[in-house]
Amino acid sequence: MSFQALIFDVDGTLAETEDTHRKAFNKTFRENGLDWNWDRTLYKKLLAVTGGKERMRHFIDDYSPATGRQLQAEDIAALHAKKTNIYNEMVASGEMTLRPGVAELLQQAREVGVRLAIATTTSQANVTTLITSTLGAQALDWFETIGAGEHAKHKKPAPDIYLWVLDKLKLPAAACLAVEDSANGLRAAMAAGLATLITPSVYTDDEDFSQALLQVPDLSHADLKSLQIEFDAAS
Ligand code: XBP
Ligand code: MG
Repeated sequence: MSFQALIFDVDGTLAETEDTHRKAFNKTFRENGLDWNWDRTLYKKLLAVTGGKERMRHFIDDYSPATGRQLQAEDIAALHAKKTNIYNEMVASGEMTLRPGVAELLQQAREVGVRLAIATTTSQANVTTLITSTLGAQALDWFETIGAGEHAKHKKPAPDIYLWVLDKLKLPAAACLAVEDSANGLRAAMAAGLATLITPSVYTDDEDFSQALLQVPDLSHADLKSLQIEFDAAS
């Protein structure tokens, strides 16, 4: 039997959001008296740690900025809340578009009754704003379950968010296909027992995806019928 649900990652998979996250972090730092600037090269390294709060803590621990030593968990949480507001303003202003083929694959799934869900490490508010500003508010109802950073104790590459979503869907991993853009995402999905379709993004295109069920440059190269054939052949 083929998959009954598609579980989508968000950042890098639905849209190339990471550079907007990066700019939102930098604006937050500037507005809060922190002389930190995450350029693209540094941000690529920092993406090894998923979750904005975890990423800031990792930066403080590994790069020891003088202005970071005093920051407590509540300071980082407050900075992250500001960053989330800034990011949401940027996305809501309409600067984001979906990656090629995303809207079409969602539509094909809806036409044949393949269920849709989201498993991301980003904040819930960011998912709502991205979907609303790209597909319209009605599209929020297309996703039966939206699992976000708030819902998992351990973020990707831990499997927690995928296990949380599978529990909500009441489906076994063998009945679902994950769609991811990163090695951390692939590890999380695989640790939850999910076959995974990879669409590498600008920040992840040199990562190792040899364990994926399938890799395509973007989702315009993946129609639902072919995915079902590949999935069936592997199961
Ligand atoms: C995305 C992330 C997130 C974003 C920033 O990973 O790691 O942390 O970079 O969002 P995935 P927050 O694609 O696996 O969801 O600041 O809200 O964490
Ligand atoms: Mg991603």
